[in-house]
Amino acid sequence: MTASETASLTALLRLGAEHLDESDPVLAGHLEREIARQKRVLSMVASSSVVDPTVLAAQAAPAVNVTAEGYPGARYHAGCEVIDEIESLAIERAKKAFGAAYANVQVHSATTANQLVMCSLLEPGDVILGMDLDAGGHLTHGAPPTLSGQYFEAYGYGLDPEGGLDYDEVARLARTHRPKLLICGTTAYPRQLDFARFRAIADDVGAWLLADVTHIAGLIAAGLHPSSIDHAHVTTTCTHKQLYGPRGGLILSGRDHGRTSPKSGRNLAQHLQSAVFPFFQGAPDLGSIAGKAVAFGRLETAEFHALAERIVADARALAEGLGAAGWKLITGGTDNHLLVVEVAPAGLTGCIAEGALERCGIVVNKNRVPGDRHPPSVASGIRLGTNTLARRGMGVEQMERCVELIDRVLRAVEPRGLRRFELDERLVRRVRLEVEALCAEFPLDCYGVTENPSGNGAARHEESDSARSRTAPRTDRA
Ligand code: DSN
Repeated sequence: MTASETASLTALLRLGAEHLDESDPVLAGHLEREIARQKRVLSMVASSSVVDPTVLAAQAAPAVNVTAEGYPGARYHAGCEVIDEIESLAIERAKKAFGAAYANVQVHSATTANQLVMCSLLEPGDVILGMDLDAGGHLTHGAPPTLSGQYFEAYGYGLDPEGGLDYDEVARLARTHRPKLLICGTTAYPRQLDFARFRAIADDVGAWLLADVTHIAGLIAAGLHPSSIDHAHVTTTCTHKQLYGPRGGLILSGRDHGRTSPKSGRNLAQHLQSAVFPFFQGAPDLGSIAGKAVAFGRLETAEFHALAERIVADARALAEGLGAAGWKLITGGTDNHLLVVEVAPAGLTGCIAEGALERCGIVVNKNRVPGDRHPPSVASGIRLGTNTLARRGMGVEQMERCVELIDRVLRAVEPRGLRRFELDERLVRRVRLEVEALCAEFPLDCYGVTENPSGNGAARHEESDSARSRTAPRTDRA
């Protein structure tokens, strides 16, 4: 490759950014303001993440110009020899990072992945069993307004009185309703999942087991949460939350990938391949696949492992701090990256807590809690996560500051109904200043790539990162 060829991606991206400024200043202005907003707020939405500039660059590369229906080596269009290598690289990296035997990197999102798994393994009207939305499940696991709830006969399992996953209820419901598909996967559940136990329940009733590990995929890749790969028949995840990749999906399978269906004579991997293309999707988004390749390549690095450890340590510190400050946590704490705080005992709704915190630069989301009497738009709790704070390099010490800030805002807010509130403007200004100071101390300079006002931020970030990884509390999970 010549020097001018290697420089062409950099030149194109620079040209694009500069010309966007000139040719569409309105949109460019919005995009700049969004970057500025992200830099100055504490993003604690549990599904939030930070995509670093190398993933952004790969995603924006002209690979996106290629139409490439089909799979590497078997396309419906010419001109795919380089594209085939990019997609194969992403597939191999995904398989290696997760210890999987099969990977599909074309799927556009985890929602699409879940839908196509259902449509490829089930008939309309078949029974599915997933976690209730209120208990911390996901819309695509059988919620009434979704395809999963309308095309299939969906039943939901919930939590025990302490807020833990009620495996006995899962087994009982499975025996009663005989699902064709059992789904384990969560969006607001702060404890580990027992995939082996789910598989035993699925086997007992002859069901497929789908693990949607979207929220915990990074912890699984880092070995900080047990893996679903060889327990579930199929594992799905998005690639933008804890894998820090582009918005997109990933389908994986382990020991069951070659299991043949007597009805079709085709194996599970073959079913999944044709479910992605041509059944559900057309041509893949090659820019996204290139971005996924970058993100998957990082998953086995010591840097990613240290980040995953920091995510868990930060969440635990946040939970302990908020608990000590008198806030009720669903399940009493956390094993992963998120926690759910019940705010109703303080006379608040989730909607008010979310609004008050956002006014002060702390971004969370309202979340229903078990037995919630409010609709999702009001809710009685909030969900907090540490993916983004850990990625900024914040550790346990900074979580103590976050606890203090959150507690101060939630103690001061005065509800006026279910959604409206009043908050002292002087307090808002003081907290915002403290939030901005914390954000400035831990900028969004992922992997030391972006600028730092002091000019030496990259070196400082890398140095403090490795120092933190030496001192970060280790979890005892493998
Ligand atoms: N599932 C939603 C969440 O957890 O926030 C969005 O991906």
